[in-house]
Amino acid sequence: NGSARQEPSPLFTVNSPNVVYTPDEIKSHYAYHTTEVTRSADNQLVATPKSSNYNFKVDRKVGKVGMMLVGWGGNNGSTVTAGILANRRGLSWETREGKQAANYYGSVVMSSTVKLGTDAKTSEEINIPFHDMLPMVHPNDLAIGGWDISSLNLAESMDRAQVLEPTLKNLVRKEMVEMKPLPSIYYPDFIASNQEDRADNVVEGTKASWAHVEKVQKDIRHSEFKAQNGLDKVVVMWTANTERYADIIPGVNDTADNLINSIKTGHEEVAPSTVFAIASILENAPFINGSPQNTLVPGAREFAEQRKAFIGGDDFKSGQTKMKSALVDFLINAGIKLTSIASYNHLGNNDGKNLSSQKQFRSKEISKSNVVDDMVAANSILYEKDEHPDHTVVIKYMPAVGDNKRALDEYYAEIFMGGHQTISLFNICEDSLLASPLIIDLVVLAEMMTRVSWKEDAEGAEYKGFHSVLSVLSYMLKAPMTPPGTPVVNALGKQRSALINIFRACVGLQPESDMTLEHKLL
Ligand code: NAI
Ligand code: DG6
Repeated sequence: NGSARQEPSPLFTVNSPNVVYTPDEIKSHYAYHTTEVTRSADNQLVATPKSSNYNFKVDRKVGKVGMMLVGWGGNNGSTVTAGILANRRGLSWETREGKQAANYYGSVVMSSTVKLGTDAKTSEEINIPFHDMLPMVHPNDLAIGGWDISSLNLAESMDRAQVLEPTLKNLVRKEMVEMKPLPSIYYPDFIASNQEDRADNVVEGTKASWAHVEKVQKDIRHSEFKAQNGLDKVVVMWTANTERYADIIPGVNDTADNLINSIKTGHEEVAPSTVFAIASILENAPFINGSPQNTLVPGAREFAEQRKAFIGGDDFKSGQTKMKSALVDFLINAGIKLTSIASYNHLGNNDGKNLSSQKQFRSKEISKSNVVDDMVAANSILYEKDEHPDHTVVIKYMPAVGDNKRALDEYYAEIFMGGHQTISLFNICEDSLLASPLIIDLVVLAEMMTRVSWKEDAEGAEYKGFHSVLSVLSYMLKAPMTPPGTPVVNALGKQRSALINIFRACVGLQPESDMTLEHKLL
């Protein structure tokens, strides 16, 4: 688990007076160009170019990183664990289609490339692995641990999940048998009652308590896991069952103080996931919510801000929604008026079983429904103020199809002169094989953000971290959390550009504009 690794030398360095490399740090001086728009007295728009200077600093020492999954024994938890072990050992296995080698397909960090620039001699694009943009932890080096309310070891969990090929499972079984989830906290009211029969690995108490927070803190800080692996830091990820929404009640979970007090007094409206978030914040371990419920209630968000800890969420954006946030961006930016989206899916894994309960489905329905709002609001030619396409989300539990989720979507749009366009999509694939690379990306990127700091270009300014709410993770999340008062961006292309261009800024490079004037002004 998590073998020692030398920090590799970078694939590229930046040749600029604004960028300084030391053995420990990369420091850059960066001019951020924006356009400020004002309205004149006669309602004319006036656009003014603005430039703000920032200094960025990246700590080059990655150190040893642990990933602790809440819901480790679930389909996602067991699949991502087996996948990392297989990659770490460079495994390949027989399938009915031939030999298959381990890979990180589906991970933006590990399997996508970004344009660095153009070749000085040939003018051709030079593309590099995303992972080489900045010094990031390699997923093969992640130590893996976590909690589950089910006591099965990870080999048994992987069998229960019915996702991976038997030939692969046999190769990782010996290691996975030794992996046992830590007991977790279980408040039956928050997940479907059909989950009760797997809850045989739980600590005492069925509502929030400070003892539960301390137990999770201890698990993160003092666990054998951390000591055995000599970890420098841990990222905690909720990939456990979807919970019901917690009611936001003034005096209970609306402020940090009220939430902490509610945990101490055992208020029934505090979810297990919120207890995990608070414990992670106290341990300064980035906490990411991969499920749709409102774990990060206003009090939890405020607590993270107070302690300058990183949080992110909500809900992995894996298949249907990822397509949606790319396709709707395309349609509306093509000037086509999308008028309705019907999203139906059925699945037969334990996630589907849990979601067959109305309150848990409602959490998922909310996170799947608000994913096109920013794209619609941006086009006042196609849509009146507050006008939205119709949007329906249906999820059905169908045990027979297991983890092989079927997602059917119909996009109905208005085109030129009252004509219509209907696009139907039928998407079938193992849900956990889509979600696992997202878990990896979220851990790698969240850890990366713990080593980036910035300061204003002013006398006496001090370096500080990014805002506690890591909206830079939006690409991987269906309902991205953003710092209070800042806009939510769902459009997939914009989310990717933001991520890449922020990382470019960290090494003093301007955003990739795709203008390629060098090929046009000849
Ligand atoms: P799963 O049901 O197979 O696994 C969830 C695990 O969480 C189970 O092993 C369960 O015993 C455990 N659990 C429940 N409450 C717990 C608690 N309080 N503490 C510790 N463990 C607890 O579900 P799966 O497929 O792994 O999905 C996990 C979550 O990720 C779900 O909320 C799902 O909606 C969400 N998600 C999954 C996506 C996918 O593509 N697979 C995409 C988007 C979100
Ligand atoms: C059925 O919708 C179950 C859900 O957990 C989804 O599989 C999951 O949220 C992924 O959704 P999407 O829309 O990103 O494919």
